[in-house]
Amino acid sequence: MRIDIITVLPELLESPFSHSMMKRAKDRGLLEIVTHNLRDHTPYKQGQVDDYQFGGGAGMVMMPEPLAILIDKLQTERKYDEVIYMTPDGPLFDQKTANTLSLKENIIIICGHYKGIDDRIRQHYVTKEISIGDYVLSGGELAAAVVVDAVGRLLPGVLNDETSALFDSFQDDLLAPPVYTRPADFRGWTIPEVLLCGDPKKIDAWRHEQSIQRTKERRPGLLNDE
Ligand code: 6GU
Repeated sequence: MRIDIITVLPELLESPFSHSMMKRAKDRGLLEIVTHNLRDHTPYKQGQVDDYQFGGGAGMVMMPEPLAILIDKLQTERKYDEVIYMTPDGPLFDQKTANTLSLKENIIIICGHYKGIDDRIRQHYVTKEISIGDYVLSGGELAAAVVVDAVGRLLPGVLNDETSALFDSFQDDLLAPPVYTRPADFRGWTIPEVLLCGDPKKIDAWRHEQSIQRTKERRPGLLNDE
């Protein structure tokens, strides 16, 4: 899978993809992440990419030409399945969206800044919008990093134990069960006896029951498909 990220702050996107799973995905050739500095593609002087908004009001808007020029160039090079715009007024990101995106070949992600991008780009180029939650970030980069991480780890071959993503919280609309490691007795705090019984069937049943209980307590809406 190839992900092209359009940003005015490429530095913000260096570290998130240079460690752990994302590094492994890149090293194994399963995921290619290419960041593009929008300023390198503007026809305006001094790398200008934003301007005042028509109609007045505080805050700058990202101009259409630099984005259109760069996206046109990318789209002549290969076919993209989605052009995604990261924006707090988009539909909320969830595991289902991550699963769907992980099946795509090439995607473009636009990171907005300031007041956002000129709406004509949303109308004529963007095929999908994503918000990562009901709060406002200063730019789309951190949100893009969240999406790329959630998608990248789903690519076959990225996780060591390929089945383990199947047991993630949310993958079956249930939260994950509690987990424990050594020592079995830490300061007198012991672990559930069943985990030491050695019977995988019993342990699976216990974990499933814990998942349901946790979901009921913490996120009842997940059980009712809310
Ligand atoms: Cl995608 N962008 C920004 N700027 N803020 C956000 C967001 C995205 N998702 C939640 N807050």
